[in-house]
Amino acid sequence: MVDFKRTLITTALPYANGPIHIGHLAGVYVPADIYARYLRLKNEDVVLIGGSDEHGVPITLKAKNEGITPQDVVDKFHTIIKESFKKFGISFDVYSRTSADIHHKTASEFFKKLYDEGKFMEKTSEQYYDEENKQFLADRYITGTCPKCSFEKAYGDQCESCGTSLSPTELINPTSMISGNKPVLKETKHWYLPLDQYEPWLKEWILEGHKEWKSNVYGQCKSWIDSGLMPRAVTRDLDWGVPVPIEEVDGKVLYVWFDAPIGYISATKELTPEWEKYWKDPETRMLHFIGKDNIVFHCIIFPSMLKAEGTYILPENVPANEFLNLEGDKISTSRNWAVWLHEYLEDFPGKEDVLKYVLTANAPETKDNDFTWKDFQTRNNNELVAVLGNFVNRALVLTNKYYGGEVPGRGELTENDKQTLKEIGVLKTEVEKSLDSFRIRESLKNAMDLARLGNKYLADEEPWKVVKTDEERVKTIMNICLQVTANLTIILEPFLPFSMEKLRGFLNIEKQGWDILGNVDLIAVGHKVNKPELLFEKIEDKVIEDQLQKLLDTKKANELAGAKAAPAKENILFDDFGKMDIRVGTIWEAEKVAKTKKLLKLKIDTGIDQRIVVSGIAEYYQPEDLVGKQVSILVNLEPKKLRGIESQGMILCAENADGSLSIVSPDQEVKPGSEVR
Ligand code: B3M
Ligand code: ZN
Repeated sequence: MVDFKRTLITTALPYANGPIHIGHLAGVYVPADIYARYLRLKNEDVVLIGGSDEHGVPITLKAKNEGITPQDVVDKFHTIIKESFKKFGISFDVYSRTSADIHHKTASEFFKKLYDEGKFMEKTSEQYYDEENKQFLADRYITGTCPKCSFEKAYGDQCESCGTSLSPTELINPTSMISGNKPVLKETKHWYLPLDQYEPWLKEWILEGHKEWKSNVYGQCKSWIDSGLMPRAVTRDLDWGVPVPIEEVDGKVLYVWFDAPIGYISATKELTPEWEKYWKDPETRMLHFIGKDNIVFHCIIFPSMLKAEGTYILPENVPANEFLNLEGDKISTSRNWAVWLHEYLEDFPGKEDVLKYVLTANAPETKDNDFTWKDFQTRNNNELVAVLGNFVNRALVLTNKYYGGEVPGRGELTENDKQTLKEIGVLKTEVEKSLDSFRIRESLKNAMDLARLGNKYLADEEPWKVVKTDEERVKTIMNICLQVTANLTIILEPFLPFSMEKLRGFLNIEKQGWDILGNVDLIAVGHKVNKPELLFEKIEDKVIEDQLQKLLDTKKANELAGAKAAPAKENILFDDFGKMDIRVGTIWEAEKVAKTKKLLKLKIDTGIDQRIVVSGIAEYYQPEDLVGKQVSILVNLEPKKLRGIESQGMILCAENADGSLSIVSPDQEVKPGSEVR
């Protein structure tokens, strides 16, 4: 095991084609930030690298749709994303972007070196070409009918309806999204990284050498490697990206997943002229913080690129997280199903730490997790307010009340005193253990245990009672409470940096390093603390209801937008229509048909007679609500037996986009038997 001298932490570069949401924060940036802050507190040499991923087809498509340039798109979102990160206190040492010159140069040189050394395979293949616009079409520029499910708007790389991954030539009726024309197949040359050649090495390096990686990460790598790796194209026919640096090659760029990870290198170059020590010294420990959909790129493809280049180090660990869902549904940008960071910042000013706390406490480390507003409120009110806030507030208020804010000295210690002080050191070790193995949510729990310990100590000792009988003893109790509070400012600093800064202000102390954590004389006798304000405030039900309402509105808007009416049927003659005898009837009786979920048995006065109709509306109407209701009924429909009951006619209903049914009734009472035409 190498004794590393420094740590390079990279965080997945978000695509600059939209703002970022809680899923990004929970999966990547919060855990990376916590870990970086922890190492900095330990005085270690660490850099936290971030930046925007500004290439790729979705960005060019967005630009096209909005009639602006791709550069306009990325300029806009790079700014928004960078701002959100800053406000949430994600402590990047550098936040760069892949449209920057330094990145184009770095990525270009990287490719060129591999090219010159013959590390790529050249291959000519047939790809779709738009003759009107004279350009090859990237997979995402082609739509057509999915061969599997017949969805008509499948993309050249994937059908979003059934999830099948496709290649453009599999689409039925392919259409160019640029011109709307049918594209033609034309030969084009590309460069491939022969991943198959790296397979034996990857087996050795990951499957033998990194058994300690998280099981979700190791498992995904193993299944990729076991199913056999194939050469991967690293260039594309596109005009947005890093141009392929080969003479006489025109109109081709590096594949976005080739240039993006090199962005980590470019950003480090932007940060420091000493960038090479972070990338080329084997005593540097490189960590990639990513979401699970990026595992193959960071564990297999990028390492193979680095290996091919030959002078770079490889990642030591890739603590990838699973996904965060929102109120039970997958977070989705296109359906606007997300909590956007820039909106949260507006709705909850000053509560950045609260969101980070909740996302960490509920982090999707080992499985997908759900963010709910109710849980957000509960964790804020029951943990941050009731445990942490309450303890430090009492410690400070009582010190001010009894001693005018001056820290009293300790007398003789009881067993409980000694045990409490000793526990601080124990918790320190626990937090270290869990953080060092990237169990971040567990580490937060361990750190919060110190606040729980403080609360319990206060509840056991009850200084507000003791003060009436033994003033000396109260001094000891309050001293211990203050030492615990001061230790909290260190142990929680990586997780709640804004709040701990505030708390240090209340305590009137400077920021202290991790090493001193566990010290029971952090605050000197006679030191003067300030009057505290509230560290956290309760979140009321109304605030949560508003957020839930916002999501409900989104859901409704999506349903409306998604409801595309079916096209009209073929024309018919009036005589055809005239064959249908539709009347208004009044429901006299309604009951559920036993052992069915959907069926109701209705007795209807049709004006002609009273008859029984069985109708599939039981999921949408209660029988008792139907009695007396007027309905439209097709009375000359051939009778049919349903569940042993003869149904004489059919009730007309409108079918909603979600399949729910709504009875079609006259809008004022009419005589039963009135004809509908
Ligand atoms: N832009 C993809 C993503 O957000 C991405 C990561 C690049 S990391 C080099 O899923
Ligand atoms: Zn499909």
